[in-house]
Amino acid sequence: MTQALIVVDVQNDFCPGGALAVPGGDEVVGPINKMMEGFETVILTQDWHPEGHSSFASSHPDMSPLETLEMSYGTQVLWPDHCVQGSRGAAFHPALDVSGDLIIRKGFRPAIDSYSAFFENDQQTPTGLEGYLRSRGISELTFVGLATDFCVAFSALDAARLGFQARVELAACRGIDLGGSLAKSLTDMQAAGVQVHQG
Ligand code: VGL
Ligand code: ZN
Repeated sequence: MTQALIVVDVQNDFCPGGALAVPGGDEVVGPINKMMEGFETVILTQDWHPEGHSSFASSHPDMSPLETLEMSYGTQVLWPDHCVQGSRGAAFHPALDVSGDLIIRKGFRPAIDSYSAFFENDQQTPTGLEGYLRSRGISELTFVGLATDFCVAFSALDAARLGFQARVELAACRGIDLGGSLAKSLTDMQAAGVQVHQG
């Protein structure tokens, strides 16, 4: 067994009606539940921010959602408050099968965001997922979920950088598309050797 399905951030706040709704975000739930049947190992990620997180526009005077701010670790998009620990918005979509092996939470450090399932946005602080996968002998990863151009893409790019075989199944992903970020993420993933599979 060397494969895993990694289900990225299929949470209420990224679905229609949520605080940071991704268009069609809830449409991935059915396809993902079905794909899980084909994998012995399923890992879910959960965006999990404390109140007042530094990625929230509301934490910075005079800043609005979707503006960017220079942080010590690079440029950060500021988001509406979302996926606050323990809130309904942070919960998984109610129809998502959450019987997977591991739930990895990310974005819980107040001063730094974490799009990727592997590293926080400084691209250095590890989440521990790499060690988990390596110690279980898993080397081939399929990524699905939300959002294609942020947490899915950052996760798949880090996976490729770490030497995992990485694949993204677009039929089970939806994007935010902020200033062309969706097209850019697909180009970046392809250039990095991620297999981007068009549904
Ligand atoms: C995400 C923006 C902020 C994502 C998480 O899951 O793609 N995007 N936090
Ligand atoms: Zn977030």
